[in-house]
Amino acid sequence: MGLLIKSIHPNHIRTGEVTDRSLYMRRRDFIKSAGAGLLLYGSGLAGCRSEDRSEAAEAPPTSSALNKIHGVAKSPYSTSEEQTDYEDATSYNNFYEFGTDKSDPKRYSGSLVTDPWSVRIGGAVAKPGTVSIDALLRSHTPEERIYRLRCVEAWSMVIPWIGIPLGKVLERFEPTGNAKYVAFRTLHDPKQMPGQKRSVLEWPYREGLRIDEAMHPLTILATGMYGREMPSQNGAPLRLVVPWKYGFKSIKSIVAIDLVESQPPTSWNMQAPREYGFFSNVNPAVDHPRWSQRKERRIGEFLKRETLPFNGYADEVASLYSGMDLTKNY
Ligand SMILES: Nc1nc2c(c(=O)[nH]1)N[C@H]1C(S)=C(S)[C@@H](COP(=O)(O)O)O[C@H]1N2
Ligand SMILES: [Mo]
Repeated sequence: MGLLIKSIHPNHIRTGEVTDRSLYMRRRDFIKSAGAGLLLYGSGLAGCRSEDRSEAAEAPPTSSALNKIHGVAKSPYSTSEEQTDYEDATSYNNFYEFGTDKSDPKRYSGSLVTDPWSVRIGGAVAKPGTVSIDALLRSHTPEERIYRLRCVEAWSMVIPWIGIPLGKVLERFEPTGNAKYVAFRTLHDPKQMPGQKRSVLEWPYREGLRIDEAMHPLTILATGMYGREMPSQNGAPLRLVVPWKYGFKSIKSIVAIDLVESQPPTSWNMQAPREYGFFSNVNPAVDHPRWSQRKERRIGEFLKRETLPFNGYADEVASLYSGMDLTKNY
C-alpha cells in the first residue's frame, strides 16, 4: 500500500496519485486520449518514480501454466463493466510478503508452495476442522464473480474472480452463538515469503470481518480468476474477496480462519490505526489522512473516475451499517 512507511523506506513513499508509468503508457486509452492527455502527461510523469522499470528479465509465468477451473456458474452479482487486462491484474499487485513494489509479487512469488494446502477453521464453531482446496471445489459450485476492486491507494480494477461464498463454507463448521467476528491469517513462512524477513508489517498478515459481513453473499473465498486457478501473486491458492471494502481487507493465501467473540486485531490497523480502520468500507466521503478518496484511477484508463460509496455495492450492503457513524467507524 502507498502507505505507511515514512520511516521504513523513505524513497518508496507513494500516494494514491501515483500510477506506474508503464501501466498507461502502453494502454489503448492512452492513445485514445492522447490529445486531452498532453496536459495530464506532465503530471503523470511527475508522479513517476525514477527507477521505473520495464519488463522483468525472466520470462513471466503464463496463464496457460495454471489449470482451468471447470463447472463455473455465472452470478447476478457480477458487473458487466470492462474487465482489467489479465496482464495488469497479475503484474501490478500488493502482496507485501513478497516485497513492497507493485512488481515484486509477480517476480518473487514463485517460491510459494500452494499444493498441498489446507485451511484450518476453528474457534467458536461446533465442528472445527481443515478443508483442502479440492474439497472446497468439490462440495460447492464455484461461481464467477466479476467485481470491482478498489485499493485504498486510489486505484481500481475489475476482476473476474472464481470462488465460493464464505458464508456457505463457514456454515459447514457450525458457528456457535459466540461467533461475532471472523479472523483470517495468511501463511507465515519467511523462507517461502521473503518479504516477511522485513518488519514492514507484523506477520502473519491478519484480517477480520464482523460475522454478518462474513456471511453476506457478496463475500467470497476465491480460488481462481479469469477462468483459471489463482496466480501466486494474487493470493494462491485461496484468498478472501470483500468487494465493498478497500482491497487490503481481501487477505491472500489464507491458512487459518477463526470465529471469535471480539473484534480481532488486523495488520493494517495495527500498523497505522489512524489511517486504516477495522471496517474500511470504501467511502469517498472519508479521506485518507494523506490523500483524498473521492476519485480513483481504474487501471488501464487514463482519466480518474468518481469513487462510489461501498465501491458501488451500497444497495447490497449499506443496511449492514444502519445506525453507525461511518466517519467514526472508518
Ligand atoms: N496477505 C496479504 N494479503 C493482501 C495484501 C498483502 O500485502 N498481503 N495486500 C492487500 C491489498 S493492499 C490489496 S489492494 C489486494 C490486492 O489484490 P490483487 O493483487 O489480487 O489485486 O490484496 C490485499 N491482500
Ligand atoms: Mo490495497
